[in-house]
Formats: sequence, C-alpha cells, structure tokens
Amino acid sequence: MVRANEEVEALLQEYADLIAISGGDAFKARAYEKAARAIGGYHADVSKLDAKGLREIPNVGKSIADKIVEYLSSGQISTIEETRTSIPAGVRELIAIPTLGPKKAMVLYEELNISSVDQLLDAIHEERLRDLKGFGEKTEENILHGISLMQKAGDGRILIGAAMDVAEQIVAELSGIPGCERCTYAGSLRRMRETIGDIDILVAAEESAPFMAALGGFSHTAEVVAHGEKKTSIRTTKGLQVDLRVLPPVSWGAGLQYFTGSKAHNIRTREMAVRSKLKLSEYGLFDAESGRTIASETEEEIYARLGLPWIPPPLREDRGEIAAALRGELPAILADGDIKGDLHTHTDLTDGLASLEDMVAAAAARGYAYYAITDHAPNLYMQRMTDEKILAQRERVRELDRSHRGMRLLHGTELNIGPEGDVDWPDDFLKGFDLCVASVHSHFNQSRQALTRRMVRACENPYVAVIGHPTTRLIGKRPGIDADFDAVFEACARTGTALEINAHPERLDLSDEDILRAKRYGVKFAVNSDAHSITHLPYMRYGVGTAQRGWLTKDEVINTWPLTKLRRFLRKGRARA
Ligand code: DGT
Ligand code: CA
Ligand code: CA
Ligand code: ZN
Repeated sequence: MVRANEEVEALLQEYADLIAISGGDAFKARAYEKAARAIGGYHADVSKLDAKGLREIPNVGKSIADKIVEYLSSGQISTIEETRTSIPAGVRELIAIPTLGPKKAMVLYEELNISSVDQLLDAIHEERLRDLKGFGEKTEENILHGISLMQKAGDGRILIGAAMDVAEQIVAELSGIPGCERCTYAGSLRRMRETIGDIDILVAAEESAPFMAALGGFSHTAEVVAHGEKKTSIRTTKGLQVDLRVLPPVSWGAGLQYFTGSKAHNIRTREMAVRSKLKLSEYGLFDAESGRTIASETEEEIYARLGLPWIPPPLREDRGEIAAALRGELPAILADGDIKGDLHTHTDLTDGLASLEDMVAAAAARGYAYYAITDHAPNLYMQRMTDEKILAQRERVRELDRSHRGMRLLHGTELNIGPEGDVDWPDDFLKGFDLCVASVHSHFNQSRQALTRRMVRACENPYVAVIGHPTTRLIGKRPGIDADFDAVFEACARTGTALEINAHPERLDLSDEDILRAKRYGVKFAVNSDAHSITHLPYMRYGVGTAQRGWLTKDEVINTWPLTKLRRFLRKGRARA
C-alpha cells in the first residue's frame, strides 16, 4: 500500500474515533471512517493528487479533501490536532481495546476517572464497573477478553499482508544490486503463516557488504539492530524486524531450506540426516565422517539426498509432512494458478469502494474465467440494500457479461445469517441469484448451542452455497464465534455447502488448522478475496497460502473447477426445493 494513503487513512480513522469519543455527530464520525477506508483502498498515491483529484475518491467530499490537502502540505490537520488535545491520552488508550467502544471509554473516564488500561483492570477486579449504567458482568468479561487480545496482538507479530508488502519491496531493491545471484524471502512468510514474527531475507552473492549497506539505507528502515558480515537486522518504521543473510551461492539451497523452517520441520530433516550418517546445516548436507559435501545448491537436491521429494514450504510445519512424503502421499497442493475465479466480492452498491465496472475490469485483468459479485443483503441495515437496487445491479451484470469475452459473471449476494439461522430474502427471491454466500455479521455472543444450530440451519438452506468467513474472527482483534464447528463441517459435507477460506489478511477464515479439521469431513472449500476494492483482489494469494497450509488439493476447492461443474455445485439442493 502507498505510504501516504496509509498515513491519511490512519489520521482520518483517528478523527472518526475522536468524534465518537467526544459524543460528536455519529454520521460525521461514520463519514470520516468511510473516507479513511476509501483512501486506504485507493489505487493511486494520494500525495500526488490535488483537491479536485482527491474528491474523485469515493466518500471524499470537499471538507475531507481540504483536510487531506492541509496534511499533505503541512504534515498535520489542525482540526484533528485540536480535537486530540481535548481528549485525555488515557482515554485514547482505552479505545484501543477491541471490545470497548468509544462511548463506553468516555463513560469510564467521566464516571470513574479511569484513563489507563491498568486503572481499568483494577476497577474491574474491584467490581466498580457494575454500578455503571450499561455495564454488567458480561461487559466486564468482554473487556477483560479485549485486553488480553490487545496484549496478544502486541506480541510483535504482524499480519502476513503487511509483512509481504515490505518483504517484496526489499527483495526488489536487493535483486537490482550487481552481484546478486538470487534473492528471496524465507521463514514464516515463505511458509505463508497468517502472522509473521520477523521477515527473513536471503541473498546469494559472493560479497555481502553492498546488500547489508542497502538494507540499512532502505526507505522504511528506522534503526539498524545488528550489522555483520553474514547477517544484518533492521527495524522498520512500523517496528517490524527484518533479518538479511547473504549466503555463498554454492550453499543457496541449504540456506534456503534451513531459514525457511519451520524449526520443528528442520529438526525432523536433521534427524533423518543423522540416521543416514550425514550432517545437515545451513551450509549444506555433508558426510558426517569425511565432511564431503553431498548437496547444497538447491533445496530439491537436499531433500532428494534425504530420500524425500521436495516439500512445499506451507507444508513444512511438522504436521506429518515427512511421513506422508516417505509414503509417497504428499498432497499435490493447490497452486495460485489453479484459481479460476473469485466468488465473494463487493461493489460501491454497498460498502465496496469501486464500481461494478471497475471491479469487473480488474478481475478480468487477473485472467479469471468467472467472477461473482456478491453485495450485502438488506438485513445489514447500514448498507441500505433494497430489492430494486439488487435487481438493477443484476441487469447491469447481465449486460457486462455479454460484453466480456473471456470471463463469465455470476450475480450473487452475501446474505446475513440471522440469529435463528434465517437469511434475508424469501426463497422466491433467492432463486434469482446465481450464487448465495451467507455469513454471520451480528449476534456473535449467542450460546454455543444457538450458534451451532444457526450455522447448521444456514447450511441446510438450499440457496446457500457458500458459508462466508465461517468463524468471523479478526486476527488480533476478535476471536471466532464459539460454535461446535465439527457439527458445522458435518452439515456442510452433508448438504453440499462449501466453506469459505476468506483471503483478507485480517481474516484468513477458515484458518489452516480449521481447514485440516474440516477436510476430514469431505467438505468442499471456496477461496475468496471478499474484495471491497480493486486493491483487495490480489489478497487471493493469502487465501491460497492458507489453503496450502491446510493441505488442500485443487479438486477440494470449487473455484478451481470449470464453470459447468461449479454451476452444478452452486445449484445444490435447489432442484428438490
Ligand atoms: P517467525 O519469524 O516467528 O514468524 O517464524 P520463523 O519460522 O520465520 O522463525 P525465525 O525467523 O526465528 O527463523 C527463521 C527460520 O530459521 C526458522 O523457521 C527455522 C530456522 N531456525 C531458526 N532458529 C533455529 C534453530 O534454533 N534450529 C533450527 N533447526 N532452525 C532454526
Ligand atoms: Ca521469521
Ligand atoms: Ca528471523
Ligand atoms: Zn462478510
């Protein structure tokens, strides 16, 4: 993402929060929030735009455009600076707790004079919150949970999307330096883990100094933590650590294998080496006695000399991949290129940022064979969807479909799974959609039994073909709902309902472990971007990475199928209904 866009997004979002805390106009707060998201998702660099150009961004009106211009020229926005000083810093600390909204934070400050997380914890333990209007035991529980989530998110791990952006920029810069024979990222990022502790970059070159120097001078570098001949570590302006190692080209494969990890996987491969009287290190695979090099240049050779096929990095977690490889049963996992289309996307008809035409053009540019538009259904009231609007959209989708040669368009919707497992529209109306995704967007705190029944009912609906972001978790912010997912997976398999692997880096829902569990029930999956802007369409890769970590093969993922086969799946039990 462009840096200026990110900065402006953060500022406008902060302003929206400040308005909400100070009890300001809720519509105004919402307007700033929408503008913040629009800027964050905008494809062009806002620092290159003037007021007129800025106003072409959806949800950016004159007053917001003027504020952005002020920021771009002076580095600050005076209205925001003023509002900031009127609200105690401690209260701003409180609203960072994911389960505590700005309104409650203000009540805590005004009624109990609480202005830090520590004071809040004390007050909860002394049961002082219970006398406040709108607070109860359940609220206390939620707040405690929120604080623990916040502290966990603060363990320094970062979402894969943010880490990938930085890693790819560094790889691009280092690859251009003379003498660079190879350059890539390794570690948890290459294994496509959902969060990344630090970024590990590897270079193969005879001389390391130019690369170490370049990393120190990288535009995002805030501090050089360690500087050496073999390894340099920096911290970025966002607090992310990057380790760079320069390897002699002859030990590229060994270094790549070692620094890709995981540690648990490496322990297994090293044990295998020892059993064959060999020694495996980041420099190569050697004969233990003579020290002679057996293999070192490529990963393939190293695995081969250990008696193994090359193992894709997302499988290298010591979850049985070595045993499977030895039995010759390593799955042929899903590849990026297998994805033929996206089955969950939004437009500006609801909370998307781009028009139908722009989204479709961007999808076509990705080479998809089909693409579904699934805007929100009416029960998500904020989105103001109506029958007329969605039917008018369908007409435009049909027209666009006729004009697109290579890509077929499906008209769908993202239904809301209501508290009882019901969905937005009656069957007669649902019949008109090519595809219905159904997701939970409210009532997250029902009992386990109610949540389970609700999800199972949604699966049993003959019009619901895909369950969107099944657990509704937001990584580091909100845990998934507490349903009996084994029952849900069983229902999906029984009813022919696919489970989504939502590729948004904040969601990655289902997670790798949930996928491994669901897979045992014979469930089918759909890897979807849930794009709300053009810039979200490429998130697909994180969904594919997560599917790979869940050992999924192509035939288990419905959006790798040819359209005819997909349509048959989407029709589900409708023939009987
Ligand atoms: P992260 O950074 O926490 O997201 O996870 P990784 O897997 O990237 O871990 P990191 O950065 O500490 O180390 C990168 C790789 O280097 C790791 O996956 C395996 C390898 N490695 C690091 N330390 C050890 C070790 O003590 N033993 C072995 N066998 N491998 C190690
Ligand atoms: Ca790492
Ligand atoms: Ca590391
Ligand atoms: Zn959704």
